[in-house]
Amino acid sequence: MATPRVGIIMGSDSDWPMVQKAAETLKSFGVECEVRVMSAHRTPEDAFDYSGTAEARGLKVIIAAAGLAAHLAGVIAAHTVLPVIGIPVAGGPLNGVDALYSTVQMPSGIPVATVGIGNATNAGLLAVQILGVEDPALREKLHAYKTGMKEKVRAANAKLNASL
Ligand code: RP5
Repeated sequence: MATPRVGIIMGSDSDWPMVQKAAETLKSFGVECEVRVMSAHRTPEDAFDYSGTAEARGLKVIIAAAGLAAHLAGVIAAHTVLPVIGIPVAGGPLNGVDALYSTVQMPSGIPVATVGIGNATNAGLLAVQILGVEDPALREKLHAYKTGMKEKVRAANAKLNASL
């Protein structure tokens, strides 16, 4: 198997049903990934080791998902120069708004590119776009993906109007 270019990490295996859409999106573009559960508060040593060795192991982008007081993406970003994409996970009494703020509101100097609450598909796409900057074949696939999306919308329009 090729060295994974994207690392997907999440605070709990309970996040996986949502996070797996990021893995599926990467797979649909032929981008290899690895998946790990680790937590900034339950297994802080693992988060430290993972982020500190990610670059040397060949990862290019990290996707980090967490819910509640979601500090995982920020902690990971603190220990690497790789781009980190954060996915706030819905759940708890605030239903993901706490995770959104915790992930997106990183202080200046340590950015986390945050997607919408639960939007693992966009996290996967953003990772593909980042890799695409240096990978023309991937950029071609992204063009085809956008074209396909346009065709779908136009076909829906044609169908709606044909039924009038
Ligand atoms: C966060 O706490 C995890 O990312 C998860 O979204 C949330 C709840 O975790 P579990 O109690 O389901 O393990 O750290």
